[in-house]
Amino acid sequence: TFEYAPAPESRAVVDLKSSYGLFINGEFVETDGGSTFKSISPATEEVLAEVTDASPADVDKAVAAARTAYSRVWSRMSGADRGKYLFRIARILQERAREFAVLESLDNGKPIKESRDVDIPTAAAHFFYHAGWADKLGFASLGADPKPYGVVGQVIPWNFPLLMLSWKIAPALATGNTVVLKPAETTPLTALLFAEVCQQAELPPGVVNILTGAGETGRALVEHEGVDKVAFTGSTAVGKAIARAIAGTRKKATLELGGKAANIVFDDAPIDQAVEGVVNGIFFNQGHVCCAGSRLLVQESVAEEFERKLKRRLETLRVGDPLDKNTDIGAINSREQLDRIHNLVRIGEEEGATRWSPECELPSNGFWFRPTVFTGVSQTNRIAQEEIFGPVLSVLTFRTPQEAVAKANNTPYGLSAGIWTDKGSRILWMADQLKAGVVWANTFNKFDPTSPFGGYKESGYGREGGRHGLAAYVRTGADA
Ligand code: TXE
Repeated sequence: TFEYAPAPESRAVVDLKSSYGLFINGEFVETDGGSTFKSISPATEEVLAEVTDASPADVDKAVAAARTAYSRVWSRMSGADRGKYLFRIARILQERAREFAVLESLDNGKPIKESRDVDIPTAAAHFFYHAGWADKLGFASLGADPKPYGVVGQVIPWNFPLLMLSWKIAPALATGNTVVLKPAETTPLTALLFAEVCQQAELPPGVVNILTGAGETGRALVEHEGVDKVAFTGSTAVGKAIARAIAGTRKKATLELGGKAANIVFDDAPIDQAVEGVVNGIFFNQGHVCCAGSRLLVQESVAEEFERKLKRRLETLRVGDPLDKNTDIGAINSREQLDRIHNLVRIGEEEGATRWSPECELPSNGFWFRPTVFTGVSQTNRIAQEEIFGPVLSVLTFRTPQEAVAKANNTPYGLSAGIWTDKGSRILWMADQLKAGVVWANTFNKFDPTSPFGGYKESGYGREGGRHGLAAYVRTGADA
C-alpha cells in the first residue's frame, strides 16, 4: 500500500462549500425538519461537504414549486423559448466543464480523463440535443396530440451523476415538464453545482428542483401524489419496488435498471482491437456501468490467445488517484459497493472459477479493487448471472454463433451486448437474436444523445435518448 494525496492544483478549480441546502424554487434553502449527511471522497475518505437529507416536508415544497412553475410558466412558454434555456445550460456546462469534471472525480472516484472526456461533454451534448428538439416536437412523431405530463419525479444513481442528471432533466424540460430530481446519496455534489447552473441560466424558479437525500427521500418523491411521472435509474430491486408502489396510480414510469452484458468475440475479429474493447467494456468507470461488458464470451479457437493478450493489457492499467490524468481505474464509489464486489468475488471463487488480477499497489486509504478476471466460469455461476458492478470480468467460451446467442441471452437482464467479428452478415443476425436494448458492433460503451438507450427483461422499460426518449415524457391522445 502507499499514501497518496489528490493533486492540489486541479482541486483548486472547485469552490466547495462546507455545507449545502436544498435547491427549491430557484433558491438554496434550509431543510424543513430533515437532517444532514456527509459526502466523502471515495479515494481518500475525507469529508467533501455536509449535505442535506431532505424531509417529507421538503419533498412537498419541491413538488409544489414544480407544480406552480409548470402551470404558470413552463407549460405556457413556447418551445423555442424553452429551447433557449436548454441551450444556455448546455453552454454553461461547457464553460464550467473543468470544474464539473474535477468535482465529479472527487465525489465519485472516477478517473479525471473519463469525467473530462466522457461524462461532462456528453452531459452538455444531451442539453444541446434536447434544446434543438424543444421547438420541433411536432416533427418528432410522438403520437396524437402530445402533452407534457406535468411534474416529473426523477431518481438517479451514483455511477454517472451529472450524465444521468442530464439524461433525465434535458428531455423532461424540452417536452415542457418540470422536475424534482434526487441524486444518489454518495454523489450529490455535481447535482448541486448544476443547481447553480440553473440560476446562472436564469431558468424560471421551480422548473428544476434538486433534493439531496437517501432512499427514503427517493421513495417519498416517487410516491408523492403531486408527481405525474417517474423516471428512475438504479438497482433492479429498487426499480421493482417503485413499479409496485406506483401500480394502480396515474403515474407513468421509465425504469433503467441493471445489466449483465455479454461482449462476444469471434475468431475472425481483429483481436487486438477486441482486447481494447473488452477492457474498455468492463474496466471503464471501475465497472460501475449498467451496460458494462461484464461477461466475455470468446470463441474457443481464440480463447487462449485472447486471454493471454487480455492479461498482458491489464498489467498496464494504472489504478489510483482519480485526479491524475494518467489513471485508468479510480476508486470504488462507496464502502457498501466495495463490500458487494468482495462478496460476489468470494462466491465466484467458492463456485470454482479461477480468479486472476495483475500485480498493482493500492492506496492505503479509500475504497479500491484490482481489475479482476475470472476464467473457467460456467453459465450457472452467480458471477455469470448477477450484476457485480465493479472491475470484474467473467470469461466464458462458445463454439458456434447459436451457442453464443443462447449464452448471451441466458441472464435475467437485457440491457446491452457487444459483437466483435469481421462478418457484417453475422453482426446483423446476432443483433436481431440478442435480447438487448443496445447492441454494439466492433465497439463498446458508445453513448450518444441521438440513440435510444434502455433494456429488455429485468433491465427495465422505456428508452432514454433519441426520439424515443422524448416520447417517454409526453402523454398522447392514446393514453391521456
Ligand atoms: O442502488 P439503489 P445502490 C445496481 C448495482 C449496485 C446495486 C446497488 O448492481 O451494486 O444496484 O446500488 C435511490 N425509492 N445499480 O444501492 O439503491 C437511491 O437513493 C426511490 C445499477 O446504490 O437502487 C439512489 O438515488 N429511490 C444502476 C438510487 O435510488 C430509492 C446504478 C439508486 O440506488 C429507493 C446503481 C426507494 N425505495 C446501482 N431506494 C444502473 N442501472 O446503472 C433507493 N433509492
